[in-house]
Amino acid sequence: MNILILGGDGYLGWPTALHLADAGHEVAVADNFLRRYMVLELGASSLTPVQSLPERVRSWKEVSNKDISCFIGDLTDASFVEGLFRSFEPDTIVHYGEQPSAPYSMIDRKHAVATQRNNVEGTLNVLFCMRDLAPDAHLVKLGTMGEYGTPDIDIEEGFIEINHKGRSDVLPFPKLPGSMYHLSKVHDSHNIHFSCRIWGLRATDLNQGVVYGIRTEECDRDERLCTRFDYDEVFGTVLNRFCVQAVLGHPLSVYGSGRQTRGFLNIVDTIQCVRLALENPADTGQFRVFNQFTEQFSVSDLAVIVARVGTDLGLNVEVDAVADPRIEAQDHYYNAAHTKLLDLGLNPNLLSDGVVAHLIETVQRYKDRILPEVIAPRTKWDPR
Ligand code: NAD
Ligand code: USQ
Repeated sequence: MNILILGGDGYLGWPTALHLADAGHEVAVADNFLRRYMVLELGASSLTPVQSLPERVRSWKEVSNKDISCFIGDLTDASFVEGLFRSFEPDTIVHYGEQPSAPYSMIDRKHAVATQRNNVEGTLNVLFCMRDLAPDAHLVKLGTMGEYGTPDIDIEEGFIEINHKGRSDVLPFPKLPGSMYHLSKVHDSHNIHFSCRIWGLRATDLNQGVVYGIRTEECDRDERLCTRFDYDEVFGTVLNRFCVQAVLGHPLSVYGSGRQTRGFLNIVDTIQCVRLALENPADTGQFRVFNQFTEQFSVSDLAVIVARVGTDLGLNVEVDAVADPRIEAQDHYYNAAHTKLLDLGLNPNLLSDGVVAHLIETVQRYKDRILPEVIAPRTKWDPR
């Protein structure tokens, strides 16, 4: 297949590109390096040393003797997206190319507007190009479990049967997103669903949980192929941050009650799920939603695991309750269905002590690159 990976220079996009190229697909990546710029804007940096995209592609060619094509440009530029579709003629579009951070979208009005414009406009440009230039292509779009929020009922996979005043219908599951970023993903989902209904496009929306880890078979082949690892207060996700804090001897920053519960998955399973979705495409006109996570943890559960594994590795790990900079439910019900990818054959790689130990050892290896000043939470959901 010709697989176009939008956001292919990112944390998840790059390892996905390597995996799919290795599996024998024709792979092209498109990116405008927005993530690299945003991290620079914050004075932060990836813990792992990340090569430039051209260097990465050259290193991959050396290691595997396989090519990955590169298109550098902005998805919000319609003429760039059109050129991409005309020259590469994708069968499948894997769309990771968005601003992915909830805190970044909550810094101020400017960052909220930038996030929603970037994410919604980019996806709209892709949908119109699919309509006009690739109507049979399959869109595999990265959405997020955070689109649903934390309702007091079980979360279904995209749709729910509602009985109302004697009539019933299967309708999109209600959304209660928790940040301007998560809202942008809800807007995308609506736009994609509409395009499938009106133009007969086919799409799979992968509502993904929080991803952890950097170890994949292809990235492990050469240090120059590694993916990024962020730990700052804006782009660092919770498990990465706890591992860095454990290595530095800083208390693990559990926000609020620590009882906030989310779905999680290993980066290896992100790649596995994307591959399953694209190898088993949606039908013409179908908008599918898969909930993409393998297990759920509360923030405190994760702190306990990191403290246990860190202590076994000889670190002195403490846990701290920090005032929650976000506005999010502290005590809530959480039970989200996630069987559709398992039905397609997903074989989960669960969070073991070994995985956490490897993460901590990776942080120890690059300890000299840590910038301690970017760790403390500063971005508040309501700064008044
Ligand atoms: P990332 O920032 O590392 O990757 C996104 C890539 O897209 C970056 O390389 C960025 O430069 C590029 N990009 C963004 N806007 C672009 C534009 N307008 N034009 C061209 N390129 C653009 O983020 P990630 O963590 O790899 O996340 C990838 C996707 O998966 C995002 O859509 C995110 O919302 C979703 N997701 C991520 C996680 C997670 O835990 N990492 C969980 C759920 C969903
Ligand atoms: N948290 C802490 N301490 C920290 C950092 C975070 O307690 O130092 C808490 C947060 O308050 C939150 C939970 O950990 O309750 C998860 O936060 P996170 O920063 O790890 O992840 P989140 O903001 O939810 O966003 C990440 C990705 C995003 C993706 C989302 C999936 O950055 O791209 O969409 O996970 S989900 O959470 O399912 O919406």
